[in-house]
Amino acid sequence: MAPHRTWSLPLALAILLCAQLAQCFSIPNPFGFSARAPAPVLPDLYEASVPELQAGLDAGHFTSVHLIKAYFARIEEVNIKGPGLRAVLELNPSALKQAARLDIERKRTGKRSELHGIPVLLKDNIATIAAEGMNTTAGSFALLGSVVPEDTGVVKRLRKAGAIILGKANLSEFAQFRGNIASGWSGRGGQGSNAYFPHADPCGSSSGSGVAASIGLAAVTLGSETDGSITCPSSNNNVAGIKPTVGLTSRAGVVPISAHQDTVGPMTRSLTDAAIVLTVIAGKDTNDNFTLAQPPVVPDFTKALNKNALKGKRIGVPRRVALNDSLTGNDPSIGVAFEEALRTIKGLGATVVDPADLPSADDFLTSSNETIVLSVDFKVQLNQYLKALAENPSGVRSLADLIKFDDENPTSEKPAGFEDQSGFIQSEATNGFDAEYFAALAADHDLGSTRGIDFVLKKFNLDAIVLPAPGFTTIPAAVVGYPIVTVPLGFFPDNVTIGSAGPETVYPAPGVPFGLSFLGTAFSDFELIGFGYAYEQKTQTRLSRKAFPAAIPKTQLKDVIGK
Ligand SMILES: *[C@@H]1O[C@H](CO)[C@@H](O)[C@H](O)[C@H]1NC(C)=O
Ligand SMILES: *[C@@H]1O[C@H](CO)[C@@H](O)[C@H](O)[C@H]1NC(C)=O
Ligand SMILES: *[C@@H]1O[C@H](CO)[C@@H](O)[C@H](O)[C@H]1NC(C)=O
Ligand SMILES: *[C@@H]1O[C@H](CO)[C@@H](O)[C@H](O)[C@H]1NC(C)=O
Ligand SMILES: *[C@@H]1O[C@H](CO)[C@@H](O)[C@H](O)[C@H]1NC(C)=O
Ligand SMILES: CC(=O)N[C@H]1CO[C@H](CO)[C@@H](O)[C@@H]1O
Repeated sequence: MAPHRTWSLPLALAILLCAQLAQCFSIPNPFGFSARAPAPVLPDLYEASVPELQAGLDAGHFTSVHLIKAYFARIEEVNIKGPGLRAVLELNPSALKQAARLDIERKRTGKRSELHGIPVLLKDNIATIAAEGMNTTAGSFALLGSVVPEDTGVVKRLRKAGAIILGKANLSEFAQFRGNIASGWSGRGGQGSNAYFPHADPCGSSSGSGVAASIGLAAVTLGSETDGSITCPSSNNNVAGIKPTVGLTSRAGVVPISAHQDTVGPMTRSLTDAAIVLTVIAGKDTNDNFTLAQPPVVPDFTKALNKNALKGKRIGVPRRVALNDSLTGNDPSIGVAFEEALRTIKGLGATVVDPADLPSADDFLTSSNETIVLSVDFKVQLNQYLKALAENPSGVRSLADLIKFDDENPTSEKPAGFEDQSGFIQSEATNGFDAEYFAALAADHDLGSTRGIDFVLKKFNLDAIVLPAPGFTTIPAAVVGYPIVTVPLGFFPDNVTIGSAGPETVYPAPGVPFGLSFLGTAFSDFELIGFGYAYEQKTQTRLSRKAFPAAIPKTQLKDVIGK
């Protein structure tokens, strides 16, 4: 027996050691004792995607109630306190109750959609019913306490899909149409700022949506664009933004600028999340007749998420004007990153047609056609919006009242450095749909389409055009309501000369992000999402630089679970 003993003693020792160290076998816990399930890995809310959140909710690792609590706490950490980013105006006092109901529903009958129980932050020009407890003000005290007739079209879709409205985001007041005021400022919210450099310009007008998405103050956010208001804050805040074709998403109930140019779209940390949101909010709405012109079937935009989407495609580069630094004012570092992006796009199998200039490019420098159209539309549509309110405690019922309100409330609406309302005044002076208006509308079609985007797509047989987001990028698409998909491109270098962007904000500044924009014709949103996704997945630029430490909220799901 001796041989057995000498053989089995080391084995017994080995088994004992292995059991203690749990390292000798690839299967964990081979002897079946201390069978505690490993703690689930909870997603980091700085970056958590909608699919990751859904997986955790489905697995029961956390609930939507936990998500609301965590996002509320994250907002509390950085919004007014700490770096004072001023990204969020209001929290939804009904959110926890709604989350609890949606958690029960998930258990009983499963999820309604990929947005079931997902907290969504809305730009404060996207109206929600007052009974829920939130205001819709476009950032202005003139609309505080106002009661809207109903939810906006996109909010109806979000609620039906089971999403939870987390709160309202700060914005450039009245979506930047009030006048020459620094981006990201509103009377109610004050000056919002960027999470990548203290007091840097968040851009606007969907400033708070961009900032909140960039550091995980909400799962996803919505913004709106008339000319640049999703694209620019997506660019400055290192997020993916989709400016949908005008008429793909309903504007019914949104505090308006212009039916010809306004559009509502997602601003999120990835194009995957943006595609999920767009699939839910897109579609016809009888309260917005522009949506009736969209193709009959709303695509599932997540089907566009193909890493090979650029393969065999032709992408044009409209250099003239759009890439002239002395005209755009862009720092040369943007151009350097853009040239690298073109090499990446080629590497992904696309043919880059360069240059592919818009014949109308130079005309945009002098054209005031867009201003004419917007000024007329704003007065007509804002007056309709204000008249349709069930209540407005300020008594403001017209654009003329609004101008007067601002003049009479300078402490809240015209503090030093933020006095201007020349956009309002210019709009008030217009006389409805006159000959000049229709001529400007026709000229916009000529500039943006006939001698613009459609011209160049056809001439060079292109699938899309590509530009850095900062510059004149958004204007040709704005005046004809065409889509833009923007993804992270790069960050200003640490030695960039810091410039001024307003009384309280700087731009450019070290580490402030900038984006890459894909543009196309009407309802090419699906294709543009594919191109943006292929580039985003190849480059993974977003996480190559993070927000400055004080702007990164510390609260995570583990801090709210069981509390
Ligand atoms: C909405 O505004 C009213 C003032 O009119 C205020 O009492 C209320 O707290 C606001 N709602 C939220 C959620 O902040
Ligand atoms: C929407 O309706 C308005 C009037 O109600 C009309 O002037 C406009 O042409 C319509 N637009 C579309 C795209 O159908
Ligand atoms: C940029 O535009 C300016 C002003 O029109 C012009 O003088 C200059 O030649 C342009 N630069 C390039 C590189 O096209
Ligand atoms: C409108 O654009 C056209 C070019 O399409 C231009 O000739 C005209 O001067 C512009 N009008 C105004 C008022 O800027
Ligand atoms: C910043 O550094 C780069 C690379 O060292 C250099 O090319 C550039 O000129 C510098 N810019 C400024 C504004 O100093
Ligand atoms: C949610 C939140 O922090 N809202 C704040 C936004 O800014 C205004 C003005 O400072 C505050 O009154 C709100 O409490």
